[in-house]
Amino acid sequence: MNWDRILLPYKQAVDELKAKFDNISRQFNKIEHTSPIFDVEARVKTVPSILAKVQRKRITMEEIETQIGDIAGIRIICRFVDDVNFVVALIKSRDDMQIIEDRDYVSVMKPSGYRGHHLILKYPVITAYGNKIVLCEIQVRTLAMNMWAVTEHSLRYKYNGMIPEEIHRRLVATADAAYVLDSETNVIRDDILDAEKSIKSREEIIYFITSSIEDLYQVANVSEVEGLYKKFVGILDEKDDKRLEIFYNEIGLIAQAYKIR
Ligand code: 0O2
Repeated sequence: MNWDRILLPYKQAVDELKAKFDNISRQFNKIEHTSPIFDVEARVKTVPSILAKVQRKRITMEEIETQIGDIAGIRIICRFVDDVNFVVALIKSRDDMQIIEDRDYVSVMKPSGYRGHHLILKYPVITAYGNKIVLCEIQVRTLAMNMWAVTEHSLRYKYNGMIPEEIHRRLVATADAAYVLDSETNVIRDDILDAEKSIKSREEIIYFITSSIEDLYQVANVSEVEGLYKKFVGILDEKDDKRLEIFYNEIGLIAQAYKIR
């Protein structure tokens, strides 16, 4: 079998989908200063893993395309459970991918302790060899869900699928802990995001002032700029955000006058 040729449309699908979700994340970060998408991972299932699934599902090689939904796999990691729901709704609202299966293991955890929202979709690609519609699985998880799944996956691999009882018991306990972490952080999500936005804008203000002062040294009177610099250091020492904002406006006007901003 020519696996390179078979897997080619799946590789294209994951590359395109990753680029699309990365762009969405960038756009939210640019406009909202935060994004429901924390990270995007993409992978094409390995040939041994596809063959193992063929055996497990007792399907023929001809049925691979229609019976295995996760040869192309995208994993979207979010920080909060509300973000998972937002991202799932966003995917459902798109018309460039058609959802054919919706498995919500966030609302109903799997017996293993696994949580995550899975969507199987039909995704059209135009390859060098023509048009093709491939199945693709998108897993949407929180950071906590992901950490649990990655850990459990490694242990499952280490113990060849038969995790000892004591470790299994601990894994269930960590799944419960991850659930509590997700529930608690989701409740204070807005507070966390507000705090982060103000930290970010403070950093942006400081960056603007320092780079403006640096540029002013080239065009303005040196002792005047040194005076501004001393004032800035004083404001930072006092940790007075109100004065920092006033100084930011002052520097903005000076920078405009010298046409450096
Ligand atoms: P990998 O290496 O992550 O790709 P299906 O045969 O597709 O109808 P399946 O495959 O059991 O049924 O589908 P399901 O339950 O939706 O889960 C598919 C994927 O979800 C798995 O892919 C895992 O990535 C993840 N997953 C599901 N349950 C568990 C679990 O208990 N622990 C961990 N760590 N991950 C889980 P693969 O192909 O198993 O592996």
